[in-house]
Amino acid sequence: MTAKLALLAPMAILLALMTSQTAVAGTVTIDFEGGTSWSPIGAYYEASANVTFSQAVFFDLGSNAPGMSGTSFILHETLYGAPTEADPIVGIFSTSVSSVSIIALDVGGAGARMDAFDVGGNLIGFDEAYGTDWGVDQFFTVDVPGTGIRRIELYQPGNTPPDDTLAWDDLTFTTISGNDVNPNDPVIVPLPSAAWAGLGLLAIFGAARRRRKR
Ligand SMILES: [Ca+2]
Ligand SMILES: [Ca+2]
Repeated sequence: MTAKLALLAPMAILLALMTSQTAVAGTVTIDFEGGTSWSPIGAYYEASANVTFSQAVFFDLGSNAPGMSGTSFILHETLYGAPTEADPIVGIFSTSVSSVSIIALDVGGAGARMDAFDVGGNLIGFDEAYGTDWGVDQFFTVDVPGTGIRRIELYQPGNTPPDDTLAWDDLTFTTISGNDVNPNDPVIVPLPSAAWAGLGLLAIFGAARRRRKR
């Protein structure tokens, strides 16, 4: 391969990467690891995943339990394991997403529910699951497959504290740009693919620089 062709190939990859960042939807999963127990999540994931939370705190169990990733999950800031429909854990996306799911842990007879709303506050869909008794080791994925989701609310529909409480882990959603309600919304670049693209670009520039020095 000539020196010119060797440079052209990385340029083509570079262009493909830049195009893919704006054209391709991406799936993001937040595992809630690495936060400090009882500290509010708030804007912790705003820059990386364009989602902010209210009434949610991190909790590090110190070990893994059935259904969860790692050792940490989230709880309601004041109602802990028993958020209500009137006072739920809230997640707000700064641009529309689709196919939102989260794993509900330790779900007993009081259940777990996620409501999903559009930018106008209209209910797009909901999902709920029920275990038995106190729900020890019982976990479920609640999932709303719709598009145009801007807010989710998480709560225990048959609220029965202190007998049955639950926790939440691994929020997953798909970022979209083509069908957003507000055309001025920023385009989301999901963190994993952005990080990967960044590494790819560094490698390409490094290779190009090495070739030029020869
Ligand atoms: Ca986790
Ligand atoms: Ca429970």
